[in-house]
Amino acid sequence: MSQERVVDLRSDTVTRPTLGMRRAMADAEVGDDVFGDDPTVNRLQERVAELLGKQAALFVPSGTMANQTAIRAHTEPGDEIIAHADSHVYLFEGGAPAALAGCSMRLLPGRRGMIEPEQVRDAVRKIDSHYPRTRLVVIENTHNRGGGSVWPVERVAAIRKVADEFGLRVHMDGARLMNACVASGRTPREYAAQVHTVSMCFSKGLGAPVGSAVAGDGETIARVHRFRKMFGGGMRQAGILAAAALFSLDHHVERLAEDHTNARKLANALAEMPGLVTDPAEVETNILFFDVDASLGTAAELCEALHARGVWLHAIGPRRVRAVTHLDVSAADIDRAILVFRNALAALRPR
Ligand code: TLP
Repeated sequence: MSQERVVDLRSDTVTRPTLGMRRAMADAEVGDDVFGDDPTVNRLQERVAELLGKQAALFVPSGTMANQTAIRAHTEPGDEIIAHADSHVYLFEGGAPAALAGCSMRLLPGRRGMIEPEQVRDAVRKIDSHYPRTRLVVIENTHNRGGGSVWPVERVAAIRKVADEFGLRVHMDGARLMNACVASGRTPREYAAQVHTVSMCFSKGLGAPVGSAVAGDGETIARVHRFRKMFGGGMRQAGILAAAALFSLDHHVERLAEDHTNARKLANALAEMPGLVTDPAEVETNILFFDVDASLGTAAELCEALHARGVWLHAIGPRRVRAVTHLDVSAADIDRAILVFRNALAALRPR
């Protein structure tokens, strides 16, 4: 392998379609999906509905659109949404729940992106004209800012139970649901059965270039369909993209285990490096965080030193760095990244 090869650990969104996937895209039968005429999109939607054990599923351009059309479908302006304070729908989707659904958010703390059923119960507003109407709980699985943490199915079920008591809806941001399933051994259906709607992304660990899906009951997905159009996400000959998503379901699910092994391997090596702090035991899937000791400089300075040596990562705080493994990072790439870390640290360390 060439030494020039970049090891891009910034996100699992950076994967490029494989040759096999590109061939499947080239061969895809297409039609106008806004008219419901694209056979490949229809096939994907049926496949996802079946995979998740839901009545219907809809193909959408992005994870953000999947979440936000679902949020809009479940709510009315003035409603309140309960979610973890570090949730993607709140932190990284441009304020969309406020802008597109007109909802406020009740944000809860919790370790590794997890919230407890009792916290949800305490956060539900009384029915009173002074208060917003609590309407929706959003659960993120795996939890990105929680370090790729996996929700136990039982805890999702316990949250659903509280939601049912108060007539709330539950949406799962399952951008990395397949990582959660591969790591936990639970099926996508087991998770999906606990929530009203669930999203999943094909363009993260699954390696497709574009696309996500939302699944749920027929009535809710009909609303999601309406909001997809309203938000500008109706696509025409999208079968080319759906073919990539179908290919990813056929070929790239089980292999997520390799990404998880690679993430753990990297964390084990980093934990041994003076000045870096990480707990390999907390690496459950393909995301890991580590903290950089002040003696080495800032997280951004370390990332710059690594970048110059061909290993790309994101500083997500003054001291904190995120690394994400994926389809385009091999076990050999991880070995190379570990060497590069050693070199970069040696260069940064005060003599
Ligand atoms: N996450 C991206 C960035 O936005 C942070 C990443 O690099 O991890 N839900 C979750 C849990 C996500 O992590 C993401 C993307 C999304 C939704 C949004 O997906 P896209 O980027 O397709 O809109």
